[in-house]
Order: sequence, then structure tokens, then C-alpha cells
Amino acid sequence: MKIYGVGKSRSFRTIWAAEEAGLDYEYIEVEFGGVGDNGSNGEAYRELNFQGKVPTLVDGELILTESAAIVNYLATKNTSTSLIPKDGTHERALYDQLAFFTLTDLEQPLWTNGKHRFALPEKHRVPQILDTTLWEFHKSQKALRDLIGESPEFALGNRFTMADVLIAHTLTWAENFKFELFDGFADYKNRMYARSACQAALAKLK
Ligand SMILES: N[C@@H](CCC(=O)N[C@@H](CS)C(=O)NCC(=O)O)C(=O)O
Repeated sequence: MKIYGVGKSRSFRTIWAAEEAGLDYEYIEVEFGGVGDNGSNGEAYRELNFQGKVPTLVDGELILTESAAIVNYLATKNTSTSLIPKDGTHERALYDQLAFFTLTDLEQPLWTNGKHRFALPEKHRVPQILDTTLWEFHKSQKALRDLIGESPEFALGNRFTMADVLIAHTLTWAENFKFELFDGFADYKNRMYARSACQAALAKLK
């Protein structure tokens, strides 16, 4: 199994998830903008990932290019772990709600901020939107507080799930972009990042 990624970008979610699930994988660092074999603009990588984005997972015939889909796939691949609630349960519905919330409401202002500071071609950037992203992220944190509580031990119930990977990674992304985190969330994501699986994933980046 191969995972293609770039540093602490969204691809970090997937290698952290692979470590939590105790799976063997090869991590391949993609060069953003490069045209060589592992360059995001290279022909070989574009064959796997049409948009030249990260992450990409290749497992035999299967190719996945969405971080949360990869995280969920990895969670179910090792059946001896319980990193994702079982299909058809209320707990699974609540898990899905957290995952979709994270990828739509919570990360959206962060990605908009990044796009309009550096990711989009300059002529498409709108600097006035940056203040709006700060306001929106604050609003999303209030919604997150409603969903998981002010000082959560875990995002869902009383055990670790992949929802913690998605949320803690997104909160760290916010911190790296200099967004202010609510106190309880800063403590929560620090505790999640102290997990040995997360530290093992971070070590892959060095
Ligand atoms: N919805 C996708 C988004 C993937 C994505 O946009 N990845 C960023 C890095 S975090 C990327 O590759 N950006 C390069 C680009 O936009 O060209 C996911 O969650 O995997």
C-alpha cells in the first residue's frame, strides 16, 4: 500500500490514520509543482490523481484521492481495531456527521484563507476575503463546541476514533495558519498529537 503526500497537509491525516490502524504502508513525498516521477504536475502522478493534489492512496487496484475517504478506508482495513463505528449504528451516523462537518464547515475557512494568500494564481486572489475567513472559523469553532463539547476528551463518546484524526489535524492546520483556537480545543489537539501513532506519522516526515 502506498500513500502519497506532502508534509503536514491534508495527507498527514492519512498517514496518522495508517499508524493508528497499525498498517504497513510506503509513504512517498510528492513535490508540489514538480514534473518528475513524484512531482504533482508529473505525468505519472496525474495518472493517479487527476488534480495533482495530495493525498493519494494506492492499494492494489484501488486508488483514492480524498483524505477522509482514505482515513475511513484505513479504519476498516484492520478489522481488529475499532477506529470507526460500525455501519448502521447511531454512533456511525454521529461519526459521519463529525467527518462531514470537519471537511465542509471547519476546514473551509482555512482552505479559503490559504487559497487567497498563496494557493490560487495571483489574479484570482481576493485579499478582502481574509478577514471573513477569521470570522467564519470562529463561528465554526462555536459549532464544533456544540458538537463535541468545550474540553473534549475525544470527539465521539469516550474512545479514540478517526474523527479525532480529522478534527485534531484541522485544528493544527488552523494554528499553523495563525488562527486563534478556543482554549479547550488547543488542549484537545495537543493531547491527540501526543499519541504514539501521531508521533510515528510525524517521524515519517523528517
Ligand atoms: N478534498 C481533498 C482536498 C485535497 C487538497 O486540496 N489537498 C491540497 C493540500 S492540503 C493540495 O494538494 N493542494 C494543491 C493544489 O490545490 O493544487 C482532500 O481532503 O483530500
